[in-house]
Amino acid sequence: MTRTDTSDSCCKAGKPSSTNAAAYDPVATHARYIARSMAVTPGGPALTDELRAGMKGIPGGIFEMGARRSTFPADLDSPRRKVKVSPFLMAPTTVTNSDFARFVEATGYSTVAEEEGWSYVFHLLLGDNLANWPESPPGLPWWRKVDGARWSAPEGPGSDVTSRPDHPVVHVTWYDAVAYARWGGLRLPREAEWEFAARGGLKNKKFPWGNDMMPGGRYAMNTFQGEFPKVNTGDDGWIGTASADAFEPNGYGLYTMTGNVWEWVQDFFGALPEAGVMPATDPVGPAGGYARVQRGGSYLCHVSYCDRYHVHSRTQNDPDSSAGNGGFRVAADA
Ligand SMILES: [Cu+2]
Repeated sequence: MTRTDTSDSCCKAGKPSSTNAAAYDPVATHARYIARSMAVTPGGPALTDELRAGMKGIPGGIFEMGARRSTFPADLDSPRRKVKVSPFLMAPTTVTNSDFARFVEATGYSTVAEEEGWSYVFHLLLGDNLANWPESPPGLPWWRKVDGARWSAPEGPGSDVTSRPDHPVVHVTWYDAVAYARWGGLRLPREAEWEFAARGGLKNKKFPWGNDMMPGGRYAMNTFQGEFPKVNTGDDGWIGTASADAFEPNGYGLYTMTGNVWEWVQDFFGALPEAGVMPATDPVGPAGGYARVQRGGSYLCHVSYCDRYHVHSRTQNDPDSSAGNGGFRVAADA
């Protein structure tokens, strides 16, 4: 079984490395958690209609997927290749804390982090409690394993989300994202759809708005400013998560496609769709695997360490992993 290697990796934390890796059984883990996702009762047609009405129509088309050149060859994100995507619907923002609260209220669903009793929190967000949580995944001392960290208590015991209902829900695994989508009668975006949508109708640009990281000298997304991982100046206005509708939307009306939180997509991690004379149409990713793709980067991305805040950037993570910089958005067929 391929194991996600977090040591060369960026501002995300994978699961097995800090639990008992030898005892970690990905097959049994998958079976257990996907069964919980599928046990969620769909909210019904009225809910689905409501949620679809809030989504943006993304036109289909052919685009060049991937990076011209890889910063991280293990990401398998280059070279670019032509891909065709059919029209679909995409949520303008990531799922927020208030969205997720409604889902939990309706279904009684409890997340993987709640089941397992812990999640990863970035050290600078722990304040005076930092010393209480010394455990980190190997090589990633800025991630702390915090008992009780969960979507409704993002910094662990004593924290809550009452002051940030409009921020992205975090500490959610791929299974939690699938469960939410099932409740809404929606689905996760495919990776190709996600990138097509992130580009906002622009051709071969690095960001959802163009090629300048700071257009007109202004911050356009929530990433890390300062000296990673020790000093976060918050110059872009945010230290942790930002509101899900912070900054300007892209050409398709979508907010924070880069920065803020990593977004789970449906696909297994693997090679990008094959390049060919005829572009791949609506590719669905590898037929099998374990790790799932995350897109968009997060509030912890910094050029000194992890510049995965581009529209072409990708990473992989264990589907049962959660952290304070991981969220998702939903999509649907047109
Ligand atoms: Cu990053």
